Amino acid sequence: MERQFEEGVTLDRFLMDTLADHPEATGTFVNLCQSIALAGKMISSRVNRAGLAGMLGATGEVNIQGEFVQKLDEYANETFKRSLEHRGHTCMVVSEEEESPVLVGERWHSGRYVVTVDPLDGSSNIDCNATIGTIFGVFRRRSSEGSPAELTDVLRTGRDLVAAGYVIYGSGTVLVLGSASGVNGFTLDPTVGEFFLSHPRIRIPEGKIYSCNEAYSPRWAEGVNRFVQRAKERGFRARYIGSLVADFHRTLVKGGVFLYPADDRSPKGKLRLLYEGFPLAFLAEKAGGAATDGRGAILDRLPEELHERTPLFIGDESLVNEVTDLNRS
Ligand code: P6P
Repeated sequence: MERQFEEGVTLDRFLMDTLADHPEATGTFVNLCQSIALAGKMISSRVNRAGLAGMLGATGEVNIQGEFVQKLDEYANETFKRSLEHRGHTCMVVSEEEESPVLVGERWHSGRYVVTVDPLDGSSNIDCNATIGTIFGVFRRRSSEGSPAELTDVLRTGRDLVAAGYVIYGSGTVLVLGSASGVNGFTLDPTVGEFFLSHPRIRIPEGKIYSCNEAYSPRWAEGVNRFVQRAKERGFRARYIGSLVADFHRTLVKGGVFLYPADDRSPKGKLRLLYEGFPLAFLAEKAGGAATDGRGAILDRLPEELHERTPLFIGDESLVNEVTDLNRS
């Protein structure tokens, strides 16, 4: 029977009570979630002061994605890695900002979790103060504890995820965590530095919203354009922030569907499978929604390389199925 929580419960209390429901648990996963929450608080503080702390703008470097690294990207990446590397729960981190997997020091090879992360998604929006966020996924390692983690610990289907979530830095900072306990949102009270349960047991509602960058519609498959046209005829509203975490969070809370289709310029799509598609698809399905790559379920995909791209159709299950069928037709 699913434990009921009243709003205002701290993240730590939520995690400890949930731990009590799993006698086999050792507390390592709770420790991992607390490390992620700490990184989220630190990044939130820096994001909120970026304009004052000389943290806006680019570093002048270009990352593995061929994108200009923003100062906050670098800070978020280092902060997230540091929060995970020395706690004994994590054996490897795969980051959008790192070409190769980051292996923790030999002392921590006992770590049983692998974490994938987009440290600061939407960072191109930082300078105009748009909402951005950190996206993460958690796998249990397959390789034996005590030895260095291996690529097979992370090049696996999204169905192997044991948890996923994001921290969204907007008008407030909200940590959304999906695990065996469902999808729950925690809002940071910066005056006390604690996350408090604010969105218990999130389920994607029905919503007449479609979210996509229509500037690219001339390059989309005909079926996608037909779906968008039908949405307009059905009185849907259009909402597009251009920051994946913000567009997904709105979809999770208000319903509707987010589309980032493949096109002739990006035939494999723009978004990343391992640390964007997988975590958000995990959350969407846990919240009663769906996520596909325009052909099949995102979580069924088996990535062949770390920074593999994917199209993404995610949100209300009936809308995702409708646009996926049209895209395939
Ligand atoms: P476009 C931000 O740069 C990002 O990676 C995602 O956060 C967002 O969903 C997408 O790209 C926006 O892409 O082509 O619409 O600017």
